Amino acid sequence: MMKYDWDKLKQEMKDAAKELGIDAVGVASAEVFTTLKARLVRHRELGRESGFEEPDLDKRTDPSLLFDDPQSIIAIAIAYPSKLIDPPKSEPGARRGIMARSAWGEDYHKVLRNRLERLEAWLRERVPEIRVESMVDTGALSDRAVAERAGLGWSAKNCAIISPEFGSWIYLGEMITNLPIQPDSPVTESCGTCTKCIDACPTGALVGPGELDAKKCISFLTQTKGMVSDEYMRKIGNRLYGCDTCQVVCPENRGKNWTHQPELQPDNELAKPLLLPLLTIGNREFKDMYGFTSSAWRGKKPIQRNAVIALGNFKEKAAVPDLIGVLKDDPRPVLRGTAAWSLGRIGGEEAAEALQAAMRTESDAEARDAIASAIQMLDSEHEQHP
Ligand code: B12
Ligand code: SF4
Ligand code: SF4
Repeated sequence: MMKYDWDKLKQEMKDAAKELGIDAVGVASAEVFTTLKARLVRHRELGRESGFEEPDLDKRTDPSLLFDDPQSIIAIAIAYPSKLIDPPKSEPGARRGIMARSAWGEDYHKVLRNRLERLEAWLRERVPEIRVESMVDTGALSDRAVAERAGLGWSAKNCAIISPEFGSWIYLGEMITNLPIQPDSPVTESCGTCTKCIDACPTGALVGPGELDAKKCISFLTQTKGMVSDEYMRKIGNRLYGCDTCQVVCPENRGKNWTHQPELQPDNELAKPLLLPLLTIGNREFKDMYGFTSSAWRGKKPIQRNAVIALGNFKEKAAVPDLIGVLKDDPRPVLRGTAAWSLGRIGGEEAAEALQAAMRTESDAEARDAIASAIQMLDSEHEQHP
């Protein structure tokens, strides 16, 4: 493929990016990610994986195991909004939860795949012999390690790739190619002495600069399907999916809100939904409302469980009848157990009676444990002080 001027093609690709709906594009070599491999091995040994990563660490770090004779990796970034316009208020009687910004608008997997397809078509017009393997999030490669190598941003203390232009409000994707394009250089900016994200993380999940214990991360916890411990339920707050704290506090994100990608514009009622209707939402309704967003990939159960947790954290008295409904009638033990916790947190006579009654009828061991703890919580947290 020597007949091509690769430097010229690269420059033209960068010039064309905006037109293709791509906010940043860079090129990385397709060499093995040696230091990442060592890092991933250590990460696993320390038990800090989320379990959502590709398990084969060779595939994660050696592009030649994913693609025949790779010559380069083209990395892209798409910037997304970080602010809602006139968000609805969360108030007593109408409490609301919050979805992470990365789950606002249309599912980013779909949007980035669309942009990668456009870029591939653009490249194919110029280089008909092109071969590519594109991926976003669910591919084997570490999207962040590729983006860092391609010069899209630095690997920050909150783990995010921060683009000097867009901050960390970016989604990442890439394509491995057979095009021998010269790689870009990594950016020179860094976090410096700042540690705001580490200090602000509610659970101490950022165990060091750029080091996450995923099992403690609220983003991970909101995506699990089982019972969450009392300590972490309290820290989940009103988050329904994901967590943005370590990005919201980041000075590099100050004032950054990217509203130019049409598919990524948030719908306030989906981004900050009322909690009560979520408790009884049906499968079809959930799919119709959230199916096109990236929050739906684990189904409705984690989001419903988190809605129950949020009502408990708000100590929302008006939710007691509905929570009793979940405690008594929900077919899923995790939902019943979580409703028990929430009722214990809210307290009051009605909640106490319902918990006592449920204790007599509950047959699931884990849910029974949760009910027993909730009754204890009632006794210790809501003692009458004369
Ligand atoms: C598993 C996963 C998670 C897990 C674990 C996250 C984590 N930090 O490991 C959970 C569920 C917690 C999660 C949460 C989130 N995620 Co996520 N997640 C992934 C996924 C699928 C794999 C990440 C992974 O392999 N982690 C393992 C770590 C060890 O490796 P890494 O972060 O990929 O690589 C870096 C480190 O290895 C580091 N490193 C390398 N060598 C060394 C050596 C030392 C000593 C140190 C300290 C570090 C270090 O540098 C690499 C490059 O930055 C990627 C998609 C993908 N295929 O890559 C998305 C991805 C990382 N997630 C993303 C997003 C948006 C999020 C959330 C912001 C969502 C939310 N709002 O809740 C949070 C942020 C949490 C956080 N602080 O990281 C984006 C990040 C975009 C960006 N700007 O960086 C990605 C890239 C998806 C995408 N395609 O856009 N995620
Ligand atoms: S996403 Fe939330 S819990 Fe996870 S590291 Fe960031 S601040 Fe901590
Ligand atoms: S808050 Fe500070 S340390 Fe954390 S990612 Fe942002 S600049 Fe880096």
